[in-house]
Amino acid sequence: MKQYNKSMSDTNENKTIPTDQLVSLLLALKEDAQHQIDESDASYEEIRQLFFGKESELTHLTQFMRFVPKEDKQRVGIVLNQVKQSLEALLSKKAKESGIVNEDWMDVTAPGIRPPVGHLHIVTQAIEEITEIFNKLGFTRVRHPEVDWDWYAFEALNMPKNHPARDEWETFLINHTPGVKEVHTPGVRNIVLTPHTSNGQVREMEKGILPIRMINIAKCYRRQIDVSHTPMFHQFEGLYIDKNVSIGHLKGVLDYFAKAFFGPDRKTRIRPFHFQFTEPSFEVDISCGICNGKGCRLCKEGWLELGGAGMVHPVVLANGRIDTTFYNGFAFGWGVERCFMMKSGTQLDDIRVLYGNDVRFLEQF
Ligand code: FA5
Repeated sequence: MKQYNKSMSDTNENKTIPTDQLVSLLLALKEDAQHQIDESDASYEEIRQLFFGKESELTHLTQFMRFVPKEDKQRVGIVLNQVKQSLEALLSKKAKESGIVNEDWMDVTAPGIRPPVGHLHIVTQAIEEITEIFNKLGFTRVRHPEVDWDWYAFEALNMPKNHPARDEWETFLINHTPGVKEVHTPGVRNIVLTPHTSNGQVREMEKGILPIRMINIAKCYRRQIDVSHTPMFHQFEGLYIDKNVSIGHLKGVLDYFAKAFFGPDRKTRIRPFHFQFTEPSFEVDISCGICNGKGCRLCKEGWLELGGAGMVHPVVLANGRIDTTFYNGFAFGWGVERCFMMKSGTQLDDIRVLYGNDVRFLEQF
């Protein structure tokens, strides 16, 4: 560096410098730069100052550009640019080596990479649609626990302990922490992952606000898995408690929902059935949208079961402290996933794909 400073101060006094000398000084600067980096253990910042700082050789030499005769300006300008580029390249190499910059380059004008935009899961979309349809009928969505005392999941629903009907629910039981306050029945201390949304019935009645028009949508859990069962699924439970409620009202609500959700072409049927918590009870089926009622791998006989329904059993009303002299009602509980699968245009023949997390499938909806 010294030799340049010396020559610089000599030339500065005269305020002029022969063109060839300026060019050789610039070239010498370029030649010597790598050597300077290799020889010193200067930091990136020190090198940057050395190359481009106010007191750098390059800055001083650049000042002589204005004294270069007009006819030599272009030639010297080209050399000056080459020197600058060479120093910049050395400096960015030093930056990389020092870990200051680890990208090769960044083109700020290059188009960005759009992050993939997700959407609500199809089951969530179905839940929103179901909620909207029932809202139009005056049913309000409510929430009740998805991990609950078996009092609400079974006993309060007229399904006493050891009743064989409880086996059908294939329930996951949870050991409750000693000391947690028992509810309602002394000795009844099991906690369950709710196997159906019917646990919301008595919980809703206990609020003491009449009439009731609830739609309880929640996760349910059962020890089942095959083409039409998953261990975790969703149900929506309707409950209507008022004066003089009839099966006609129930049928009207079910038909309205079936038309709004599945479309006018799908057929529904109601079969007599048995549930401990409704009397009379029904099973509600809809014609299979995959085989159009002919029978296939999913439905077997052309119909797919959506869920149960019936008039609320007086024992359940009493457990919810409803005065049965004046009030009665109906309830129904259907599977959200099954409803989605049976929806017009959806050709799903295995319920498990809904929870397979395969984006190629999910992004189609
Ligand atoms: C019940 O769970 C009753 N609580 C329904 C009810 C409510 C009846 C109110 C009367 C009054 P069921 O076990 O049939 O009923 O289940 C209802 C629906 O949940 C089924 O028809 C099906 O659509 C869905 N479902 C049940 N188990 C599964 C499962 N493992 N995977 C996916 N969907 C299921």
